[in-house]
Amino acid sequence: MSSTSSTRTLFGHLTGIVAIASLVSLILLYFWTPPVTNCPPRLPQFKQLSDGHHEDKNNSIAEEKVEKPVLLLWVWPQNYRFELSDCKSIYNIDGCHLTDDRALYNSSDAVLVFHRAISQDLSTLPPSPRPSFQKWIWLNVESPTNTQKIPGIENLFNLTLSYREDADIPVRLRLTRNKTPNEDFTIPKKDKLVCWIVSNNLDWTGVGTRNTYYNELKKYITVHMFGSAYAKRLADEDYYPTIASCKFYLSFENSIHKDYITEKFNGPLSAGTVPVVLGPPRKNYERFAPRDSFIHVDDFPDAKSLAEYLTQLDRDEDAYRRYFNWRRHFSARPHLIVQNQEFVLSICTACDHVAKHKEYQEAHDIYEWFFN
Ligand SMILES: *[C@@H]1O[C@H](CO)[C@@H](O)[C@H](O)[C@H]1NC(C)=O
Ligand SMILES: *[C@@H]1O[C@H](CO)[C@@H](O)[C@H](O)[C@H]1NC(C)=O
Ligand SMILES: CC(=O)N[C@H]1CO[C@H](CO)[C@@H](O)[C@@H]1O
Repeated sequence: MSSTSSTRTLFGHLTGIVAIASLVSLILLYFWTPPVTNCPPRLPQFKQLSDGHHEDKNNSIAEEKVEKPVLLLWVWPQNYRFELSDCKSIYNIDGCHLTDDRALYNSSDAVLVFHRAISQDLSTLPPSPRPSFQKWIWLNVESPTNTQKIPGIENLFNLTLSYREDADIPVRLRLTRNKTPNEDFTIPKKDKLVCWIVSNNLDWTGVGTRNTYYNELKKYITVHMFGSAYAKRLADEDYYPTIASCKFYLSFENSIHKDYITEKFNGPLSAGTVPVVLGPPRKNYERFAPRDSFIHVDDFPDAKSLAEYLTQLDRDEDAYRRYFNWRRHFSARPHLIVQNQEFVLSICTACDHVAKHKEYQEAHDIYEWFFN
């Protein structure tokens, strides 16, 4: 009860103060009128209320943040399907809820769109308008030489996914530095000198370079050919053992572009073979692998000198062995899935990115970026 009486006393005092204040105000008002009254005095109080209202929702907001973002795979690249849980089992990537269920479109935080599956009339794109929070990811692991320019998609995407290091989501298998020097590596048994697996030899413009070089090289050295383009298709399980059985492997890219260094390079590195590379300049390769882990065709004036060098290394065991010294300090991780491995890695890398980056983003003029 004492609180009531003290309230009453306070109320009495307040009434007095308010009465005096009103009188003073009236007197002041008599002499002065404010020019504009554009600031209703109650607004700050109202704003505070609405802040408090937000705080009421704190729990549900916190829960949403803990929930994994949904990444919708709009189409399976080249119709190649794999277990979406592979991202966790192979790459230990588990930050998003990966799905191919289009019914989840409206609640998807990001949508992966495979460039090659976009039709000329754009009818195969996800529907517009998209939810305001949703990001579209342009998935293209091909080089510009093998990328068709489809008009009208330049400014549709929020993120680019590519082999290029300056993409929003760069995709590549990388060597990992060993925590302690590794002395265990043994070079696999070799019964062939130079090998090449060519699975795709479509008459794309860029393929010319590597074929011209190969045609010259084979005049001076025997190259064992595998793959559907030349002989019969190599089974997945034979891929690494075949590469491992050769001293050198021709890591010839189908076209030459900055950063376009594919599994044709990583494959032999992880198999325990010395890659002989044809692609962007040596400096570009050295961004991704030690300089003494590979041989670049540009290191030689012509194919004949390269052939002579490889023949010489075939006879000089110590010199050949030096191409594996880097393994003390780095490990090359093999792909666990051979066919369409770049799609698995791409999709999983996108999942990892979406989980870690929530910021607003627009990708403008992707062609201006990609084709230049
Ligand atoms: C998504 O929302 C739009 C607009 O509200 C609706 O027309 C469409 O049917 C929804 N799509 C799905 C897959 O639920
Ligand atoms: C995604 O990009 C589109 C097209 O530029 C843009 O309209 C949209 O606001 C962006 N959304 C997000 C969440 O970044
Ligand atoms: C509405 C609601 O869930 N409010 C919560 C805000 O956070 C505090 C402290 O964690 C909780 O006690 C409230 O229940």
